[in-house]
Amino acid sequence: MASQETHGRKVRLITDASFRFTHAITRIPPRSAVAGLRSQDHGDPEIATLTEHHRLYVQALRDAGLEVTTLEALEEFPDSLFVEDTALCLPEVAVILRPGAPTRAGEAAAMAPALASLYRNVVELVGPGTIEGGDILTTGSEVMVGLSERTTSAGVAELAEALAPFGYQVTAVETPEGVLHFKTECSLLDATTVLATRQLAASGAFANYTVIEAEPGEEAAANSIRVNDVVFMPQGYPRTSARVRAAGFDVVELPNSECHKIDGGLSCLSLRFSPS
Ligand code: CIR
Repeated sequence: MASQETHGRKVRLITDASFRFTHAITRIPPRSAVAGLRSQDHGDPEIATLTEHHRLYVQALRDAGLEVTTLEALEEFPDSLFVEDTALCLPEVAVILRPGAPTRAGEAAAMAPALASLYRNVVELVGPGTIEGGDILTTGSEVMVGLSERTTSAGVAELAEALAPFGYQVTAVETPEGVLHFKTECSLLDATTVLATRQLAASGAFANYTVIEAEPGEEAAANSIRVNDVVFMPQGYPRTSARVRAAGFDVVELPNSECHKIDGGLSCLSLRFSPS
């Protein structure tokens, strides 16, 4: 397993495992998604369209080479299609997280059985801190976690403790004020390159990375995902997708208008991983 010595401690390097995956888990959007949490009113998502967008998303994951498990809809949890917030999946271990939104807390337990069938090691965080997957960016060398209204320092500390036996470096950073999740404003493009909004790039969080900035006015494009040989980007942000293509990445654009109404981006809709 690749590792490096940092401050006398062996740190596990994630390298390409940060964007090369064999498996994904998604969950069918519930009809109750019309009541999904949102920071601004852009109208309710239209369920038939949301469902079709979700189908295209799952197909794109399969086209990228992943084996996709699609879980049944959970009507009692309007935001349950955003499975990313329920768990962190690394090669050796899956960690069941603790969503900070009270209406979402029960989603984590609902994810546990699917992960238990794919992983030898499943660790469940017990709190009292909270932490959502949307705040976690796994890069080639570290697990970055943005503190936010959903993710507390106690949640980050509990995650760091859970990952310590596996050698992972957990780094706490700030999520900009008023931004839902750290990854609302950034994504990993390869082990050392991120796509980020100008605001997040200016925060200094990515001093050790190559940064491609989303074009001003196209900030929502920063929530993209690298999946094997392609980068999934939301449709409608042509200047930013042109930048990513110009940097040498193959881009697949996917519609995301309905999820966007309830603050969901492309990363939120799946857990992506390669269990070892
Ligand atoms: C929420 O507010 O929790 C959902 N409406 C959106 C969650 C988006 N998830 C993510 O960015 N990982």
